[in-house]
Amino acid sequence: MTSKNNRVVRTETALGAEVQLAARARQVLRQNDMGDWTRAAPNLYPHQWSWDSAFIAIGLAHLGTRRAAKELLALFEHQWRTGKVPHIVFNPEAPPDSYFPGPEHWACAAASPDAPPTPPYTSCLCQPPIHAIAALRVWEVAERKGGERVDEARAFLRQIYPKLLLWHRYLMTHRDPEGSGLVTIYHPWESGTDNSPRWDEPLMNVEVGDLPSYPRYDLQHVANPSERPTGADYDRYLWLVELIKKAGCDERNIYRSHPFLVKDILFSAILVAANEALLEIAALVGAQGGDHTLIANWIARGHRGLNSLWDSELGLCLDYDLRARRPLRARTMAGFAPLIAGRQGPERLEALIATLDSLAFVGHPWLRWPVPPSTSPLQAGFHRRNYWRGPTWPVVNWLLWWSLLRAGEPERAQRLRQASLQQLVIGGFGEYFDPFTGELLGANDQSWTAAVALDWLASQSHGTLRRTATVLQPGRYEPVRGGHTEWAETVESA
Ligand code: 2M8
Repeated sequence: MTSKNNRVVRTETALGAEVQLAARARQVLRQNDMGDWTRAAPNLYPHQWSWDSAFIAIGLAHLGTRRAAKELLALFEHQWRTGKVPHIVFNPEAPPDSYFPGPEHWACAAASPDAPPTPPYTSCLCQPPIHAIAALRVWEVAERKGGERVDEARAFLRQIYPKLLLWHRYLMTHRDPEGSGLVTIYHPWESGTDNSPRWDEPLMNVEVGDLPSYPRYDLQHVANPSERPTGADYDRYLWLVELIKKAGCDERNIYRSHPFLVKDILFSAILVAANEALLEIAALVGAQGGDHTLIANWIARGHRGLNSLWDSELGLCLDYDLRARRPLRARTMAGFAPLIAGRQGPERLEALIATLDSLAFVGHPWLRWPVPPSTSPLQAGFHRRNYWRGPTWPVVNWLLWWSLLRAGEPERAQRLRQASLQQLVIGGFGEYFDPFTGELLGANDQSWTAAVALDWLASQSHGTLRRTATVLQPGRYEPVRGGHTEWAETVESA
């Protein structure tokens, strides 16, 4: 066969694999669909998680923009009066004993005068604000597809804009009383990268008091307990929850007394990028002039904060422990915060990319796929199979891919997208993967993994959404739970 024919065969095979991957991703989201929101994973995470839902909306947009909009609106129905978006909205239908700490453990959250009406119950923590980025993605997909979706999507933006503004305002005030541009977190769960070595030092300063015994349901849902945080980690997590409960979930009380107060650079960088998205949404909905200035100031403040934590020796940004008053030197993917925040000068960008390509990350010789491990294999505390201490996470790859595109690095972004997709074709829709073997770890059928796969598949190599039907083939599928008509809509390509 000529090399041209070989190329055609290879292209068709790749396309076949992509079509199958898209079908499987759709299936995962359909199985985890609860009507107008999606479980993070069927067994390990039977509730609605905040940043998972935002990533899920990005994927759902390609299956139906109306359903994607509902995902975000359903989450924001449980926004607190302060503007906080809770990190978990508990599913009243989840089997008892399926997740700990469940709603009963968060009674303080319900008792707070700022909490939304119950049921459902919520936690009183929060997670990184991907939501405005997701809302804008829903709009972009609708606009690309055209038709009545465009008006619907604009109405959705109008509806969600004030809620997003309130959410960001909460983060810029309650979580940044210092006006540093950096978000303070009260708990590793708020970072989304729970047991990352980022938190080892500040957690060591948390002295666990009298803690009643508690179940570890999470360990029943993974192949090996070594994939999840240790007992010592969990004791500290639950002790911090106890302290937050004692403080009545009140921001000022927490700030005054809490032993774990950290400026989280990944959270802060996502907020900068989300504020950029919010600014675009503000223009689309015709928000008042004052909003534009306010959001632009938040963005500038965020950049200043991140700049102040740049470590030129590591070529990464560092978190900052407010209690110990020092930066936390850990080489993790969070250090790429300035890349995620966007708009870096050429020198900073070059330094970030050099770190990304280095042996500490994508250039490490033992990697199965050239995708960044959550923690550098050169970092003390790296563990290739343990949760956020080393495994690769598809949503992190998505975030970096999206950031590289915004930074004007399409080839590098394309390599990351391709490697990430290959990993999923072979490994499945895992929660995370062993970076050296590619083995699936944690939960199976993780919703946000399926969602980012759909977004990658709908995007061309240079990041813009595909115009013609190629991968996301038309097809009908029925909702598992019925009732929400848009699932029955044909699935269209962008
Ligand atoms: C993980 O976190 C939860 C606690 O929030 C857990 O381990 O029980 C994290 O990976 C977090 O980032 C994610 O949102 C959540 C659901 O996927 O799971």
